[in-house]
Amino acid sequence: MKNYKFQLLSLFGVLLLLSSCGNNNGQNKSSGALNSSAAEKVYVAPGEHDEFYAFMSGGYSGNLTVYGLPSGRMFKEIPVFSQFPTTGYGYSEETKPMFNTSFGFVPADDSHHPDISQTNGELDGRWLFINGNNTPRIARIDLQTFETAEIIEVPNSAGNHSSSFITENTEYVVAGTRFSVPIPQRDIPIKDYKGNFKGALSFISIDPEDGNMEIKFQLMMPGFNYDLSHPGRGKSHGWFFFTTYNTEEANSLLEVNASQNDKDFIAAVNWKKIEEYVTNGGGTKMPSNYAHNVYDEHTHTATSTMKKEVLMVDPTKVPGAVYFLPTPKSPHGVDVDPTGSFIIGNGKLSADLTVHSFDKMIAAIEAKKFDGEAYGIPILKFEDVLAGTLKSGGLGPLHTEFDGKGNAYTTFFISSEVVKWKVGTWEVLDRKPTFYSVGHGMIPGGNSRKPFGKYFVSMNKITKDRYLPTGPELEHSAQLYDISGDKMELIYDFPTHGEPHYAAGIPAELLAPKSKKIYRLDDNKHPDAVLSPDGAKVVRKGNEVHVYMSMIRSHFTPDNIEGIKVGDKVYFHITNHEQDFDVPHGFMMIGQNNSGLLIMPGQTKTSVWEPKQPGVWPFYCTDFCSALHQEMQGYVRVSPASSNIEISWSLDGD
Ligand code: K7E
Ligand code: CUA
Repeated sequence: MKNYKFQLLSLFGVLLLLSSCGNNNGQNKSSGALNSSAAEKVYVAPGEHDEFYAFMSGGYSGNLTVYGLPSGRMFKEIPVFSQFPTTGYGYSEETKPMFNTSFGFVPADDSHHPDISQTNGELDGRWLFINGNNTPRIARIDLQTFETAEIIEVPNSAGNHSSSFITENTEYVVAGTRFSVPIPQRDIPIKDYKGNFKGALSFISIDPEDGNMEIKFQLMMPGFNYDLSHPGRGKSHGWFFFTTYNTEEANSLLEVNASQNDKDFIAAVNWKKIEEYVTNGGGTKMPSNYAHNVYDEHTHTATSTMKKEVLMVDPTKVPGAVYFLPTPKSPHGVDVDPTGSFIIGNGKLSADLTVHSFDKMIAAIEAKKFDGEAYGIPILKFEDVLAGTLKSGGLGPLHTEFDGKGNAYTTFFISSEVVKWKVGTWEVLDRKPTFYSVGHGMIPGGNSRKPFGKYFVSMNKITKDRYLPTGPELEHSAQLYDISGDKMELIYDFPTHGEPHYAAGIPAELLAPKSKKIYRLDDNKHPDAVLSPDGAKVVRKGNEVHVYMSMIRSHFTPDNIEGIKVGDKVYFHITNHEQDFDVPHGFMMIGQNNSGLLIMPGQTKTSVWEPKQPGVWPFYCTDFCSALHQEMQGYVRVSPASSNIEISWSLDGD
């Protein structure tokens, strides 16, 4: 109680005590969140800005959310792999091509691992990459517009999970398959899995100027499950590490049958060697269908191109390119420390963490000290590559992050805690509970040579009693720890959207100054844009009617349209003529079998409407844009299919 009396001296202490007594189960007391300083640490005063951006994957939402740290305030949901009626993404004619795949239009996905582009191993804040896990794809988000700029499908893959991590100069974004499959896909008995199913690891090159992605090569690996990956950095730049499980190659009841081997592997891939091999003509061109979808910021329109082949590389044809590092016990995350010296295997069925040494790995390779091979790929000896073991860290290690001060932070799902330990001595320095059952953790810049080790965000799988109940379905819970001192301090809880698996954080000062405010109207190259209200018109082309419309506070041009008939397909091509920051207009049409649109200043979007009944039907602006927002409306007269009323349009009678 002495401690609490002391806190009463400060106003924050009083407030916290008052707000905490009623609903707290006592866990916070031991974790220090009742300290008056905790409130100060997360408090961002009205009008003030956060210190960091945190981009949280959406998991089964398929999207990405943007938060501020330390406040835990959500700023935006960026639609990526899932249709998003809030803005019309995936519903507008311009963005439908973003959803094209070799399976046709795929409206949703499961996004897991965002990663921010780097230069010399440090975050450069140009782009963010994120994987679609279910229908294998990688997306690139432009961090000036905070919009999805590109999506590339990854063929010969299934469960694109060990993805989308980037190399330290953003040379490649890498994707590995979680589920091995027949390559090429074909109709074979599932029991023939062993030896016949393969796992493709994809190296997708990134254009240094515009960020455009292209599949440079795929590596045809044995039929294991490639779970996670991380790039080497510094001395290990040029290598990429992938965890595997199910090296048993079981195809049923994996919870038992894929846990037979005491050790699975971390695959170490020397991608520079393979790059050299393919540059010199190595690899085989293999027919593969996949979509490459690119959004053009100037035409405000996406195009989709179907690609027909990939370059497939057989790892056994490139000596020195791939090795297996035995790693206990069905490892999930593989994480590389900021110096690039240590490769951490998070064996999820283990109490210990295995740390491999990059230097020892190179020495063992040079000494050709192998312990057999798997499908022609040399296996190194566990003892020869082992740097150390973190003993009794906790139960069920999943992922490890780094603070740039020589410490690592590992999440333990089963024992529900985050454990801080020293890289090099492998001693546990601190442990704090998570509420509850943490998956990934995130330190801004944690996957780079230069982490910003001030905060650790734990992304928890189970929420239970952390917030007011909202029926059976609860948002997942994130927790913020101050890691600037010797001991971690839990300072805040905040709900997240979907299921964040990983997240990527970056100092706000690296992004905020570059954030785009408007799209310039004089740079609008949309073929159906109306650049001046005088250009507004309505044109019939057979059964199609194209409405070229502009919007500005607080009217549409035109706002009265006649001559539309039942059976027509009406395209509203709408251009927002505002050139001020933060003045979007919206558009919705009664009975439209489609989402509405949210159109930003200078932007053009198109929505399709197929009127079914004669009448006079209103449309209106859905975003409260001015004091006369309610007046921002219009009518479309729809006549029977047999009518011969000519197309006409007007604004205020003109
Ligand atoms: Cu561990 Cu998809 Cu990285 Cu979930 S993954 S936690
Ligand atoms: Cu435009 Cu409301």
